[in-house]
Amino acid sequence: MEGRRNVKVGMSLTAWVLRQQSLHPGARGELSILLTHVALAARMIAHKVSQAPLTGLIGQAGNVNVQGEEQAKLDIVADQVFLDAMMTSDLVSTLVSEEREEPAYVSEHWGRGHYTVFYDPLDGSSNIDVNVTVGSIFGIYRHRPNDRGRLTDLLRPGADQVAAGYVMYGASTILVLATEDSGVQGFTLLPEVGEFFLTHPDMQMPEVGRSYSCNESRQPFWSDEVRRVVARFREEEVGGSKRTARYVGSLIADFHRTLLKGGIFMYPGEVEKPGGKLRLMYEAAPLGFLAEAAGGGAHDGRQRILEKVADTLHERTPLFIGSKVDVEEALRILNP
Ligand code: P6P
Repeated sequence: MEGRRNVKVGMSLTAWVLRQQSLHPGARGELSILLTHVALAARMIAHKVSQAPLTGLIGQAGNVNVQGEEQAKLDIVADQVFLDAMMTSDLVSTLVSEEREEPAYVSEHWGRGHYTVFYDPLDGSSNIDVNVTVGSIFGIYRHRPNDRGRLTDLLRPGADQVAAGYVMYGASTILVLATEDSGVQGFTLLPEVGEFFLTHPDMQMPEVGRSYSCNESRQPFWSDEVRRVVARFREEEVGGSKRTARYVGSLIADFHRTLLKGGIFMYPGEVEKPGGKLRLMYEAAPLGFLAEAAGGGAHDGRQRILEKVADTLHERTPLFIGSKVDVEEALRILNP
């Protein structure tokens, strides 16, 4: 099946990356190399996740991360795998991980390292012990000249990303990514040969979706406006029938379904926690980049996610993301 960008189902990730590069005559091939290193990390983490019950890697590591959240053993393993894969690309000089308070500055790469990578190495890891889908999320920025190593080079709007994506470790391992002009492409791992193959060309978020997704047990902590938004989606009919509620509790699983089927995922802020739970730089911004590239939208209840500039690296943000009509409806209700 030909995608809009003349890509073919079955194309390997390597072939797709090289074809993308050929469309940019001035490209030096650096982003191509970096994306193949992301795929390397994905393959390695997929293996660790699938073998976890056999290798004793399920369960908690017995410490908490910078977020004050209990670290799963696999959080630590996935973080190191991602860090090593990025560093061996020889193209990244700054790495920011959900699992590390401070950025990892790879100073010896100052000469060649033109990129910063934000990543959540294993989002939803608390679901691993019950074998629910988890995922890695990444966002890639090109350094601003002469700003490298400074916080101002890191705290940038998501619209500055040159590539973003996620890896979903589920029934299949699927890598979904977009660059600035590639459209959203989904690749499925064939573990036997260790290569990803294009299975979801030119992914487009359906205009409107039949499901809404949020943790309704948080209702007592929401503002009246948020309650009105969720009530609207719960009661509104789409195509002559009520919407269905779908909530996995693993961001990548909930986002991937929304990307494929449409609808809206919401993790709102709360009266006592206006920032909500999810992180801007390595969760909301990469997914917002994909959502918009697929024709959908993402905001925090007031502002477009890709325009937000964080004050701190691990800043939280409310997130409303999904089909354009649905996220716009939420925005309208939240700002009467
Ligand atoms: P709650 C998983 O812990 C996570 O970070 C996301 O993957 C998920 O969307 C969210 O938290 C679920 O949070 O409060 O509904 O358990």
